[in-house]
Amino acid sequence: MEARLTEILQEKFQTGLEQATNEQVYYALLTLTKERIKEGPKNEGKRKLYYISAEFLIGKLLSNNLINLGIYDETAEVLKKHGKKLAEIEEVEPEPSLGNGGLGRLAACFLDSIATLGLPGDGIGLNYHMGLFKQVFTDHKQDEQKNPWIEKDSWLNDTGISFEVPFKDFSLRSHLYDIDVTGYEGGSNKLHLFDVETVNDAIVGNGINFDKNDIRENLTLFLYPDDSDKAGNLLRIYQQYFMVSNAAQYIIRECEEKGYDLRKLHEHVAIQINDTHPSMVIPELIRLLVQKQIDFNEAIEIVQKTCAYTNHTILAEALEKWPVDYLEQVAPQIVPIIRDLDARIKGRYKDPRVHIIDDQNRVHMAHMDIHYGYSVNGVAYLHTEILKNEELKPFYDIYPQKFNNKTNGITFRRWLLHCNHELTAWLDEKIGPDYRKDATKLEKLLDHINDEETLKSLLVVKQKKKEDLAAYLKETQGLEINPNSIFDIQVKRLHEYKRQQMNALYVIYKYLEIKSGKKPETPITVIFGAKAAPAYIIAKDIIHLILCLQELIDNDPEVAPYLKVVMVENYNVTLAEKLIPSCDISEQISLASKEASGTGNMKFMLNGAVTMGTEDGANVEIHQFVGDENIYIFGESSEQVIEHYRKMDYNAVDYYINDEEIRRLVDFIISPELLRIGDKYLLLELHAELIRKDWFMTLLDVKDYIQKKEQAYADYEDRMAWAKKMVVNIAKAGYFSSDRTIAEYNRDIWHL
Ligand code: CR1
Repeated sequence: MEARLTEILQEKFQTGLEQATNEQVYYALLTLTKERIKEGPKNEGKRKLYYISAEFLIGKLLSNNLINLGIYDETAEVLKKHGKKLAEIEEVEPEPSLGNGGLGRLAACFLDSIATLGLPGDGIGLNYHMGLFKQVFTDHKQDEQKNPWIEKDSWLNDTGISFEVPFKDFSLRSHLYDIDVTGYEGGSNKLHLFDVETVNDAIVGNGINFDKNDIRENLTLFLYPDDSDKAGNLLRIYQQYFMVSNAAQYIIRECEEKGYDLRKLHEHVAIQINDTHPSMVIPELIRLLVQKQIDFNEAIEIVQKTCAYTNHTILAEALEKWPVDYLEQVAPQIVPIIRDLDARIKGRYKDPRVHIIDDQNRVHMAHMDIHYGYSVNGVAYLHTEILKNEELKPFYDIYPQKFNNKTNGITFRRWLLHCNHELTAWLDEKIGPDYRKDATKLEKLLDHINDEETLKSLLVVKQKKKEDLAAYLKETQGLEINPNSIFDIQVKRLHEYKRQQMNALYVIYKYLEIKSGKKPETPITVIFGAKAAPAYIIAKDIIHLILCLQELIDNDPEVAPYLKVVMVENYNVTLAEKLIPSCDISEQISLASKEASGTGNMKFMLNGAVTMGTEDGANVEIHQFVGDENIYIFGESSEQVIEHYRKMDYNAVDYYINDEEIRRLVDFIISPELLRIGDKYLLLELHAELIRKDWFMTLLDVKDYIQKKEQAYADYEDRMAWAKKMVVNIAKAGYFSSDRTIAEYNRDIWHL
């Protein structure tokens, strides 16, 4: 590779490896990697998967592609020989922000595993020019700014492929860009990102504001444009229809090129509908098949045998319901099809809960997916049980055979091999490299659990990663953290159900304890990272509280040596890759029943963190694997929580009034100390919300939580005992490889 790299540098920049800048080396490596992928094998087969998703949170690609192509070490070596550092060159690459959180990152892990297992399967989505948004903190508040990531030279390949997408008042020509997806020592697939040529980056003004009405100019600017008004809702529908119409046209085109009979589409194609955003692919595909002279009833049957749906949440806000007249305004051609699909259901079932169009004329996208797809899956054991027995029970009663569980997973290439070289080397030494291809082999570590040297060297690895993080945060964000403190980390989207506010109440508790003279043995660093949806007021108030606490503690010499709170700015995949390897305690504290799975929990476990968590999502399975000794479980169970919702008997205010300790913590939010730093209105608003509403029952679990954290911090002091917990967590993480998840999808749903 050295010869070719030198050649590219000459051609592109008329320079040699020694003299080249990091930027030049990056672009040369980009070219080289793309060439290698192009020459390499492609995954093929009789049936191909199309994974349609509004989000693909792929992260930076250079290192991962080098690892998957098997040339990472060689590259690092060559660069080193010439005085360059691969780690520094990685920094040049911009991170595309084509996703929001777990759902988008899962899609990216899946693409990696699909390619690795040699399965033919492509992703299909949109090429948002500005991504979600870039988070900036000003005055202890979140500000949103555009996050452009597309450069002249990038991973995007212009395919020249284009389709006409018909809307009510006009039509738009799409433009397809592809990103190659490499498998680990395997063939490659593609991520197809559709775009519009007329999109105009210049219409984005202050922050993330732009004219929502000019669809030709704004369609692919942002992921999740603000939908708090009608224009915003319509824009989302435009995006969704544009995505699925392109997808459907692309799929048909590929089948025709291969000479397949469209009447047998399902024998050649599986479509996975990732959450409800791509649901309109069902009527769109029916429409296009009918255009190809296939009978309407037959078209429905074909589509039904082709499409499968994954549900990622039981929160109502994410189960989309679009008003029929909005759909009429955007894509009237699919409305009669949806009406027909609904009429068939209404003819068969009286129960209005399973109808597609409700009595307020709204289309329940998930209902369409369930009736007109062949598989419905949840993303962790508990989540799927809740779908079957609660959320989607009326559907489960009709179609028990369609429901199945696929517990989420993560790609170990990114979340171990790439992000934690030290731990990877340690594992290679302890158990040999088999686990790289078969993650369950990590269990071999358990043979060494009583070996003192093993435990000590694992602690050394952890310490190194803590120092790395400290240096990185200092350099990139000017934050100073103590690498000899306990790293207690909660990074994920900001949402009340994930209960960052409960963690903040713990910080208040600890602050007051230290003030009263009770100092922790080892200093504690509580790290947060989270973006709040721009229109989610309470979520932004929680960020405000955390940033105010950060400042308060930083400036209090009595407390600062023992406790530190930091909220990292613009949490993204790149930061996750630095944070996760350094973590001691992984915060997975959602209200039981609300977190469908979580995937951060798996990444932390794999990197030797111990989980502090509720019995929710995949925590339930993590708990089963590691056993009571190696996880800190607290809080009410999902059954109890569901019962509270049913009886409507949870009143936060009772906890506040009756429990002096809770009142003391909650009232600190509006203490003179914090009001001096923060915005009085926002702090009062959050305080009132916690007492009057608290939809996600913070006060229900907060005391149990505090007790469990105290226990964990105390246990941390016995370093050898703690290292054993780390070993068990790493050893038992194998199940959570997305290779396992994808093998199950293929076995039960896709049959590729
Ligand atoms: C869930 O909240 C899950 C991911 C991936 C999220 C999280 O628990 O791990 O999906 N759902 O399955 C989501 O983002 C919009 O819904």
